[in-house]
Amino acid sequence: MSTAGAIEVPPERSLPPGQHLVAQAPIMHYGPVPRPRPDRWDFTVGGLTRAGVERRFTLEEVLGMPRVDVLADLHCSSRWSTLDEPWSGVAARALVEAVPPADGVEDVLVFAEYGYSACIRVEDLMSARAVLATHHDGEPLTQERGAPLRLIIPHLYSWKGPKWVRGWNYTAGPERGFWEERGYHVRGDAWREERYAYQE
Ligand SMILES: Nc1nc2c(c(=O)[nH]1)N[C@H]1C(S)=C(S)[C@@H](COP(=O)(O)O)O[C@H]1N2
Ligand SMILES: [Mo]
Repeated sequence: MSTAGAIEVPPERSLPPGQHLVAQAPIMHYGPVPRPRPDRWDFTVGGLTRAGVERRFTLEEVLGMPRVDVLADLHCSSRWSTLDEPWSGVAARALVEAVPPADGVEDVLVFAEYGYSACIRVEDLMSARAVLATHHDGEPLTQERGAPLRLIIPHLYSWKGPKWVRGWNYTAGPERGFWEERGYHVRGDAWREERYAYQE
């Protein structure tokens, strides 16, 4: 992808190591943009749940959960970052609270359309800044940016924020998702520069 258009970082701000600032996030994803199919859409929380069963939510049910507004940067592992993107949507923690994991479970594999997935921690989902975004910059998410729902976890590299997210499974340990299987770090904290799997 192009890294043209690098701009200066405002003096009062810093970026994670090895990142440079761009004015606008390029649209980036692997594979095609899924067609909207609200009638068939659901959100599933499964795997090692406390209740031992998975739960499915309709879009309406998810949208009725507690909402948050978050100002968050995007940090792509290909080294571009943006600052202060305004996201709003449903608090990821609300879904964890609705369907909690079994005791001792610390990891989830978040999944999206077309088999995209990312490994993150329950703790990351519980962060007050973790949002299942429905809006960006006050406007409904566009299809290419992940409508109807896209996960944003500000301190992680943005591959850990699936667009077109459809749910997660609680797992017994970290399970590698799409990019983690292709050489990227299982944790992916941008501030610790956990970029590649060989650093684990
Ligand atoms: N479903 C899905 N979500 C995804 C990806 C993807 O390939 N598929 N790519 C990720 C990566 S690597 C980045 S950098 C961001 C890009 O977000 P943007 O297109 O809004 O800039 O989306 C993330 N979410
Ligand atoms: Mo990325």
